[in-house]
Amino acid sequence: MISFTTAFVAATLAVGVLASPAAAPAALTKRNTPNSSGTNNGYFYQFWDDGSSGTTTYTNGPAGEYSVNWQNVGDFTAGKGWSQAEPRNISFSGSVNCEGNFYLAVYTWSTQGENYILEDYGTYNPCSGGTSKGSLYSDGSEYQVCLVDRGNNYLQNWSVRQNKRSSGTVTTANHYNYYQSQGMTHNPLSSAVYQIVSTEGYGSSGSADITVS
Ligand SMILES: *[C@@H]1O[C@H](CO)[C@@H](O)[C@H](O)[C@H]1NC(C)=O
Ligand SMILES: *[C@@H]1O[C@H](CO)[C@@H](O)[C@H](O)[C@H]1NC(C)=O
Ligand SMILES: CC(=O)N[C@H]1CO[C@H](CO)[C@@H](O)[C@@H]1O
Repeated sequence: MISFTTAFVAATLAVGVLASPAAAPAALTKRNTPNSSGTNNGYFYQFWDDGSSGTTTYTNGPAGEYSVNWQNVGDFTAGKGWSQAEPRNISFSGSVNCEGNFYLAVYTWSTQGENYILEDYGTYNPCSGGTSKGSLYSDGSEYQVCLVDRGNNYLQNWSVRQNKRSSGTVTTANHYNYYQSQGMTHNPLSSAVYQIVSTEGYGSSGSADITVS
């Protein structure tokens, strides 16, 4: 999820490619219970949609595969991974087809904050609305790092890959260690409720098919 300000900018930017811009979601405060989550073929999965507009269809596939199709949505996140966050090496492969605003990320969520290692994205770079924390090099690319304050003491760590991709391996420890070196330790990683390779759509339409391992 992204802040109201960034959402507004993104929605504005997306007007050119959408028949009509998606309605602004109601409350961008802390996320509540995921709409659907559990274990599927040995992986944790979660699917959450703010329900504000459009249609999102999430489908679990074999092993670590999932697919999602969305039309004129408000905001959703979906994906497979693990129910406990750890400094894993996470591989993923597949593709995202979306001309608007989307994120493909190694994503952890907790009631105290979120962490996005962004591998591919669409029309909006979330760090354009954040506090810069420099950059790091990992897994073949530079990542722009920033902290986004969503208010109510809810913070997001962001790594934004410069050389975008939809397949590869993320050495998450490189990111988590860097955040620590920058004092971005608002809440412990151990508080994260899950760690998934998430596809998120925001005010857009598209489809994705991703396999996590
Ligand atoms: C991740 O991969 C690196 C090599 O790139 C290795 O040194 C490290 O032990 C691996 N970490 C985990 C948790 O498997
Ligand atoms: C930011 O990263 C630090 C270091 O890994 C971690 O302890 C903290 O939980 C992260 N913050 C959020 C909001 O996920
Ligand atoms: C589709 C659906 O029921 N979405 C709900 C998911 O949960 C959020 C709260 O986190 C609700 O606002 C949505 O309506």
